Amino acid sequence: MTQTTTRSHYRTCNLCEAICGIEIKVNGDQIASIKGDKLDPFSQGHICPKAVALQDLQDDPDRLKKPLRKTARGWEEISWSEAFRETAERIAGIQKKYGRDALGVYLGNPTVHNLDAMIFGAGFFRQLKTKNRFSATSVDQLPHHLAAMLMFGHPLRLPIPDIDRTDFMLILGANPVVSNGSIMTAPNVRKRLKAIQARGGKFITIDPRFTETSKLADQHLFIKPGSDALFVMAMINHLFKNELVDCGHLSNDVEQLDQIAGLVEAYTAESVAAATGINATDITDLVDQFCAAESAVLYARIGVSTHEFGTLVNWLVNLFNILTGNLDSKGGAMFTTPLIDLIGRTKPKGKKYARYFSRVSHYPETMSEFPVAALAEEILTPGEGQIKAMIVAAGNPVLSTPNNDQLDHAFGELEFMLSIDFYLNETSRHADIILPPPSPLERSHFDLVFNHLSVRNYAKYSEALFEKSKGSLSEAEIYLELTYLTAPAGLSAKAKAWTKMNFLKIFKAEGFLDKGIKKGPYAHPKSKLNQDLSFKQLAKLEHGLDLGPLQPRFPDGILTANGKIQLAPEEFVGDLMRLQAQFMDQDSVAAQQTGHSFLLIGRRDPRTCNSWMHNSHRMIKGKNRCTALINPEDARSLGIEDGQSVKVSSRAGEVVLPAALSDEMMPGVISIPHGWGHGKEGTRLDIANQHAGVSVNQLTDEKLVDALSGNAVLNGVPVEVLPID
Ligand SMILES: Nc1nc2c(c(=O)[nH]1)N[C@H]1C(S)=C(S)[C@@H](COP(=O)(O)OP(=O)(O)OC[C@H]3O[C@@H](n4cnc5c(=O)[nH]c(N)nc54)[C@H](O)[C@@H]3O)O[C@H]1N2
Ligand SMILES: Nc1nc2c(c(=O)[nH]1)N[C@H]1C(S)=C(S)[C@@H](COP(=O)(O)OP(=O)(O)OC[C@H]3O[C@@H](n4cnc5c(=O)[nH]c(N)nc54)[C@H](O)[C@@H]3O)O[C@H]1N2
Ligand code: SF4
Ligand SMILES: [Mo]
Repeated sequence: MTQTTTRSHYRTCNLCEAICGIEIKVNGDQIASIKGDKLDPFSQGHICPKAVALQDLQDDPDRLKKPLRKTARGWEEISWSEAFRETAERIAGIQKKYGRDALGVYLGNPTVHNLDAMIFGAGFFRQLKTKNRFSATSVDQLPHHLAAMLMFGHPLRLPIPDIDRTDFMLILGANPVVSNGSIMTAPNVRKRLKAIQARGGKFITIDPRFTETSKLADQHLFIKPGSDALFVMAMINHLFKNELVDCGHLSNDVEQLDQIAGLVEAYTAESVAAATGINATDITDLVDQFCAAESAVLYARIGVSTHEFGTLVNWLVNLFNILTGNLDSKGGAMFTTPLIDLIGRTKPKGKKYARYFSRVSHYPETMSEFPVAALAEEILTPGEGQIKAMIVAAGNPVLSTPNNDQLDHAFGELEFMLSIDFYLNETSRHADIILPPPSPLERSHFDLVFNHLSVRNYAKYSEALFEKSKGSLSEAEIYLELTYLTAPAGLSAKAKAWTKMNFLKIFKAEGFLDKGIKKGPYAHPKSKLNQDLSFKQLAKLEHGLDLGPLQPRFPDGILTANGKIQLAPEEFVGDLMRLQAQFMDQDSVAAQQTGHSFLLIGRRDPRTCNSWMHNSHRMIKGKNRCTALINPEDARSLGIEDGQSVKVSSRAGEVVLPAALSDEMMPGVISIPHGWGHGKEGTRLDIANQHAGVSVNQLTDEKLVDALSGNAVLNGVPVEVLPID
């Protein structure tokens, strides 16, 4: 009789930004249970329904374990060496024939939840020397980075709401109770929000939908999608009019304060009321409450970064926090002090913005990337610099980026495509070669990125739970082999072989972490920890290490050329003309009011993970969640009944899906979740394909972008809605 012992393994859940600690009980090589880790000092036992789906991912028969090659007879398994050889040959051939930029690269969201991919992917992609780099950043948080770069001097210097100490939190375009927080790593947001109320504070949501977060809030106000920049302009206007501006401890660190009053002068609360749908007195009352609170923070997230004025809003939000003295102070918007600091203290040499432009639509580069809204046109438009081959890693842009049909078609036109992914999904089905990395439980984990976005300073290293399956390679090994095989011809074969061997030995991800810790803010013997912390010591702390509440980082944290916070970067000031033309010019306002269109917004639900966890039966079970939420009055006027099919159309495309009547919705606005639209021919997603849903990104329009950053507009997209019999 064989006896199996049950053991507990502690690690970080890699599925979202909340980075919860989990406890996995294992019998032999079988998972017995996945629960929250009560001893994790940060998440204290919290998890959401997604954590248990890690087991489904681990056991999923559809998860790829061997490289695949597309042939006339279908997919065939090939050896790693064959897959690498062919990939390197095809990439080299295409770059030689058409130039470096003929290779495009797209990196998806799980990249930043994956230590190996972050450390070892970076060198590989840099070495390819293509300007055609894209990522999920430009369907997400790009405006946050641009605002941080131009105001504070570094794209990662992102203000984080000090949710655990604030007295007043105003939430714009985020639904953290469901999303579990973003650019605010805060496990158990619900508890943290309730704690604000328990200590006598308040939180308020501004959202075109009465969301799950709004239901817990002290107040909720509907806002017309896309109009948030006006709303914050009016809030700043009220500050100046009532002499409420007080930068407090930052007064000596800010520049261009004298310009701001003039910029906001025309934007009174009365003047923006019609366009935002918020009463003037509601706006001024919010500002008065905000200023009266001991500490307060305005927090904005994806509902406003993925709209037409995404960058303007993020600038204005930072500005509002600064002008009320709430930046870099307790209970306001603060900066993290991560164990491994990717920002450092070195001032960047110039802006990483608009140094060059995309070929077809002339979108500016930001942080050496173009907006993904330009990807399809760069593949489809002939001429020098046209993309002929793609590498897609940890992304599913065929579902996650605007105008799905166009990108789906474009990928079909490529001469070669490599996917680094463990699913044969909507995107990787276009690949010629698929290289599958191990599952999340088969690799070690450390949150290099999310430690920079966290509401407490905290760190945890998790070892791999399982050995990767026999014959598979880690993502580090995949990237190192690709780096080696595509290394510049100038390097001798001997030098290349030496580099490869030693690179892996010296720069194992763990070695990188050790160096990072020793160079980081906690390394000095006089640091808060009062000890030198090594990677070895961290690795022993299986529940993680709490490094305390956020600390003030200014003035040292300002990395602009002259060390001052730039309150009015010329790029942002210039973009106000666009805001003025769209909303304040009488003709355009009148046109908006007479149109019959709806404005489309998105939504998330607790059991989704963008487009990629739908092959888990636990995530997919229950009633259909891919529905169009519509206000009952609107539905009545169009003759739409609950559950009835509706056709929703935009310039980019159309979808048919069931309507769900709900007075959560602001009149004139409909909401469709993203990440659905499975069931495409040639995918290997047995469960997901049985619950396909439709993709909202058939409707989002690649031509609609935030002019400053090129970030896609996914909220506030004009659509028509019609009932179907
Ligand atoms: N309309 C609309 N569209 C949206 C959004 C929205 O709110 N509305 N949200 C946007 C946002 S915020 C984001 S972040 C994007 C996400 O967009 P993407 O990153 O393009 O898509 P995901 O759905 O996250 O797909 C991730 C892929 O990575 C694979 N994968 C998972 N883990 C790993 C790994 O460790 N290694 C490798 N190599 N592959 C892995 C999965 O199998 C899957 O194919 O979607 C965006 N799209
Ligand atoms: N369950 C689940 N959790 C997730 C994800 C998931 O797919 N599923 N994805 C993860 C990812 S990659 C990210 S980036 C985060 C995002 O995390 P959040 O930013 O919290 O994202 P959402 O839940 O989409 O919330 C956006 C809110 O903005 C509102 N909104 C839409 N348009 C406007 C507008 O014009 N103005 C205002 N004021 N509000 C508007 C929407 O109604 C919605 O309530 O979530 C992460 N967490
Ligand atoms: S909230 Fe859920 S998905 Fe996010 S880290 Fe925690 S358990 Fe994982
Ligand atoms: Mo995201």
